[in-house]
Amino acid sequence: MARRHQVRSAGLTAFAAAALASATLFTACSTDSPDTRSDADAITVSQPWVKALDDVAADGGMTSAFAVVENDSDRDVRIVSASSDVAKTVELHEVVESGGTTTMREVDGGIVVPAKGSATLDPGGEHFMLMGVTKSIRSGDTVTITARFDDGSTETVEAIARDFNGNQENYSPEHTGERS
Ligand SMILES: [Cu+2]
Repeated sequence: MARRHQVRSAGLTAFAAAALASATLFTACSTDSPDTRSDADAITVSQPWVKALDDVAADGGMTSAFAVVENDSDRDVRIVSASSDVAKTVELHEVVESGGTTTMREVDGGIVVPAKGSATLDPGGEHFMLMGVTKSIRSGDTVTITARFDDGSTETVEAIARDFNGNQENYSPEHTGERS
C-alpha cells in the first residue's frame, strides 16, 4: 500500500516537473527578444500622397491623403488619429457600401496595421480625411501629415499632391454641412 502510494506520487511529481519545464520554456521563448520599439519605430510609411484641391470653400475644403503603412513588429499597430499643417482637422475614414452608394465614414477604433503586415490607404478604401483646408493644394505641393499611434508615438510624412479625379465618394450626412 505504502509502496504503491510512493510510485504514484513520484509519477505525479515527474508530470508536474515536465509541466513546469515546458511552462518555463514557453516563458523563455516569449520573452527572448521583446519588441520594445514604439509603434512609430515599428511602422514605415511609404508613397504618401494627397488629392490636389483647387477650389477652397470659404469655410474650408476637404481632401484625402493616402499611403502604404507597413508594420515590422509582431503586434497589430493602430493609427488612432492624425493631423496636418493644411487642415483644421484630420479624420480617419473608410469607404462603405450603403444602399447602392458608396459613402465614407470615420473608422471605428482607428486604422489597424496588422502584425508583420501592411495597410494600404487608397481611394475607395481607408484614408486620411483632411477637413477645414484653408488654402488650395496644387499638384506637386507637399503637405505634412502626422499619424498618431495607439501608444502615443507619432510619424510625420510629407505627402505629395496629385491631381486625381477617380473615386469621388459621397460624403455621409454627418460629414459636412455643405450639402446643397
Ligand atoms: Cu473621407
